[in-house]
Parts: sequence; C-alpha cells; structure tokens
Amino acid sequence: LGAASAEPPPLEQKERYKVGFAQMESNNPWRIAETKSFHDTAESCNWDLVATDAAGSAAKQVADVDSMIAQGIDVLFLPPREEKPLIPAVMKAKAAGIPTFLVDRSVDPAVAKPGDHFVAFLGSDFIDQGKRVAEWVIENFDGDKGVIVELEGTTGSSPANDRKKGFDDRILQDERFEIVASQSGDFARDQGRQVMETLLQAHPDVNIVYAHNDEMAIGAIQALELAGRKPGEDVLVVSIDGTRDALQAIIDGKMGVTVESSPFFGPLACEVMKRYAAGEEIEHWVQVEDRIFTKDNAVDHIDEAY
Ligand code: GYE
Repeated sequence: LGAASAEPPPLEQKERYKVGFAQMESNNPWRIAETKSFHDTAESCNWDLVATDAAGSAAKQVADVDSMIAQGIDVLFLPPREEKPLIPAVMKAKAAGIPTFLVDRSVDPAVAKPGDHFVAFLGSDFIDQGKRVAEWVIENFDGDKGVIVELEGTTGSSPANDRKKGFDDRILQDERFEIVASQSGDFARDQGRQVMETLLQAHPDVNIVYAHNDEMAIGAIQALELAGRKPGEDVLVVSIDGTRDALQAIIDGKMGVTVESSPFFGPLACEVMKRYAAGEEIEHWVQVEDRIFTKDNAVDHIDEAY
C-alpha cells in the first residue's frame, strides 16, 4: 500500500448526486434555516439528499457520517460541532473516497487540512465577526467604564474560539473595558438565560453583554428583564447571526448590534461542488461576506430573516 495521497478524493461529473448533510443539532432557528437551505437546494441542484441530525452529540455526528459512508454518498457536507471530535469523520470520508466540504464550522487545522483531508471550508471569518462587534461597542458605548459579561458558544467549536479571540483582543485595546466573566452557554437560548442569571448575581454592575450568537443574546435579555434590568438602556446587548428575534430586539431597542453569520449554505454548496466536479482548483476557504445589522437597517432585513 502506498501512502495516502495528499489530496481530497475527486468528484465525478454526473446528472444526480447522492449528497450527505450531517447536521449537528436542530434546537435553534439558525440550524433549522441551514437544514432547510440544503433541502431547498436538493431540488434545484439535482441531489438525492441524505440528511441527519446529531441532536447536539459529536459522537452521534461521527456515527451519522459512518452510516452515510455505508450508504454510498458521493459527497459530504459537514458542519463539525466541535473542532477535534469530528476529525475522525473527516478522515474516514477521505479514506472511503468521498470528498468532504466543511460548512459553517471548521476542524482543528493542525490535524485536518483543506486541500488534503477535506476540499474546503465554506464559511465566515469568525475572528473578524468578533472584532467588528468590539469595534461597534467601542464606537457606541457612552459610559465611562464598560463592564462586560461574555457568553461563549459551544466549547471547542471554531466559532466560539474565534469569536472570543476577535472580540477580546480588540476590546481590551481600549482601557475603558473590562471582561469580568466569560462562560459557555453552548449557543443555546435557555443556557444563555441560565448562565446570565448566575453571572448577574456575581456581577450586578455588568453593563455590556457580548453573546457569541443571537439565541444566547435573547436568553440574556430574558434574564436581565427578569432581574429588573433594562436591556438597551442600562445594559448594552450585542451578538452575532442576524436571526428574526435579534432583528426584532434591535427594532425594539433592546439590542445594539448583530453581525451577520448566514445559515443559507445550500446554494453555495451546490456551486462549489459543481466547480470541484469540473476539475477547478477550489480555494481552501470559501469565505462568506457578512453584513452588520443595527437600528439603522434592521427593519429593512427582518422580512428575509429566519
Ligand atoms: O452562529 C450559531 C450556531 O456555526 C456559524 O452555530 C455557526 C454558529 C452560529 O449554532 O448560531
């Protein structure tokens, strides 16, 4: 046996493809919108779609990929829930001759590489998203001392790691700001609310909440209101995604900003897959451009939101 080639497996050109989409969980509007985008694209892109839902378990997500490999998919689209536990799934797909595209989250780049173990990562620049939130806060916070609570995404996931880095590095360059607590709410509304309730008791002087996604921001707003605080007046709430509820919270004056992170990956997946089958060289990172939503434009975008 020769050494495995340092290239992803090729994809043959044909009329219809059996496409695997191994979703990680479906407990929030972002995930549901992403899954729907793949189902919608299946019709227009001639896919027989095999879609699974790992219900928040990285181990189940790996097992779901195993079963897709056994079912003979031609190509795999994988949003890895966490950076390290999903590496075996990427490796097994390659060994089975199936090209993999990572969508919306990535894996540890020291171990699994684009242009080798997988074709490409399709998604946003999470460091930049965090940095843009920090810059908006620096420009718009009008107090003397910013006391920040940070609600982190899923521990060990690429967006949680990078949204923290991008925000923290930038905000701490300005001496007005201090991050007094930073804790995971697993990208979920309920956990965001619970963690915020606890952190509010330890840090009643908080006046800025940075959540790594909108669902946790909405949970935090609920916790703040329950404690008699006035989000938008005495606490600035900022986050990332651009969900309908977040845009509504901006319109209602309860949230300051959300930097976009789009879940609509289906059409991009179709396009990149076709280019790959045609033998084109695919950039290792197919980067998605993100808009920014504030009180100036939230109302213009709420109808297209999810
Ligand atoms: O921001 C979050 C979701 O991986 C980019 O995951 C995605 C993130 C998104 O649960 O809401």
